[in-house]
Amino acid sequence: MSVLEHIDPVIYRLINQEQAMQSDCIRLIPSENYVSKAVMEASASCLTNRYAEGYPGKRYYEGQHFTDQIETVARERARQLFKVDHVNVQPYSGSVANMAAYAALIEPGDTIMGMSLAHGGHLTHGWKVSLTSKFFKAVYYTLDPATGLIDYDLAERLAKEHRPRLIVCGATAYPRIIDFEAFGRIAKQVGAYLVADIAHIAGLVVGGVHPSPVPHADIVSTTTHKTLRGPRGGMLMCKAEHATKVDRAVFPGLQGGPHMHTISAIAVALKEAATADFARYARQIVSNCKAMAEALLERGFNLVSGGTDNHLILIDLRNKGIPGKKLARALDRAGIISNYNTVPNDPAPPMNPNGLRIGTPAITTRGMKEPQARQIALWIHRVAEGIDNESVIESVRKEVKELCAQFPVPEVFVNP
Ligand code: DSN
Repeated sequence: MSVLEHIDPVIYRLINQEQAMQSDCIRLIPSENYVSKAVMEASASCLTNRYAEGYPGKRYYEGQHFTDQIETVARERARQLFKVDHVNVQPYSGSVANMAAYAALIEPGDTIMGMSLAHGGHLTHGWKVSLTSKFFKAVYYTLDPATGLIDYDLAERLAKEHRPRLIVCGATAYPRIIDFEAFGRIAKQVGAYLVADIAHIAGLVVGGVHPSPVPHADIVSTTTHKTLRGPRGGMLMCKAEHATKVDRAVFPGLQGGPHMHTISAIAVALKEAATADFARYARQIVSNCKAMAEALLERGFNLVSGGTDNHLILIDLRNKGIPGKKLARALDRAGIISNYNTVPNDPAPPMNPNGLRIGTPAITTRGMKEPQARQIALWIHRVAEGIDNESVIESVRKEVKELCAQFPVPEVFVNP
């Protein structure tokens, strides 16, 4: 019997049930992944017992001999991997990281410009319900309705009209390559800072399958747990000239003590991400996603922008007449976990939108390749066709379980 089982059987049982679900379901939420056993061990270590307010060599607590070394290793690994001047590994999440990036560069009341949430941007890119729109005036660029691609001309026109002090690029539901160079140009033209949020694509950037924003952005913000395959956390990377402002904005500006257990696990994930195996993984994520997109298109699904260049697919279900939530729930019963999502110009409300967002980081970690990605697309089609037929959903569930048994969640993903 484990200690946890002995002390708290309720939580023990729920964690075990969650683990079983993660192993016998197909997880397609594009912002999720599986971490290696090494990352999990670091994350669940004695470092959770520590406070370490400050930065290596400048802490407000004693006994930091090992924590200082751990944070220094994490920062240095990220610096080398992303080829940046300075890294802060303390943000608790992507949302805090974004707020800290803004706080480092601009003042409350200044104007920021980001991608509309309804077109694939993130809440913290100035969206109405986010505090970022209370502290800053927000202007939104959108996708080109004809192509489903970011409308860079519109972004430029809006930038010239509103003169934002900061432009944020990056997305949470955008299936195509982001032209960071174009955003860099627009920002320069209007004298704005550029923040690139690469939370979704950080692993693709280090794996060489998405261009890096580092040469173009003042600050690059990311989470560490999506395609980068680390623990849940955030990082800010920046040019040397912004280093002090970024560090001050994170601590003491927005946060107290850093989560050293997370920082140690970020360090491990960064070591894994620097391997040739990880670059192969990143390439496979994209190949799997393209294979899944093609199979969906063949079955009459409409995809925003017509396909994908990255880890993510956004299905516009309006031609199928099925609300996103209804399909996501039916897929959940079939053992395929996705999330319903708005699509650009969606007339339906966000709690019951017309889109479904799926992606391939997690199935690729399990070793699934193009044939399995295509098979999953066929199951999505079968569930959509039999949306009100529980026996169809049950038969897909059985096949999903069989596939999952053939691709168990590995513990070690890379040769260090
Ligand atoms: N909630 C994350 C996602 O699922 O994309 C972004 O913060």
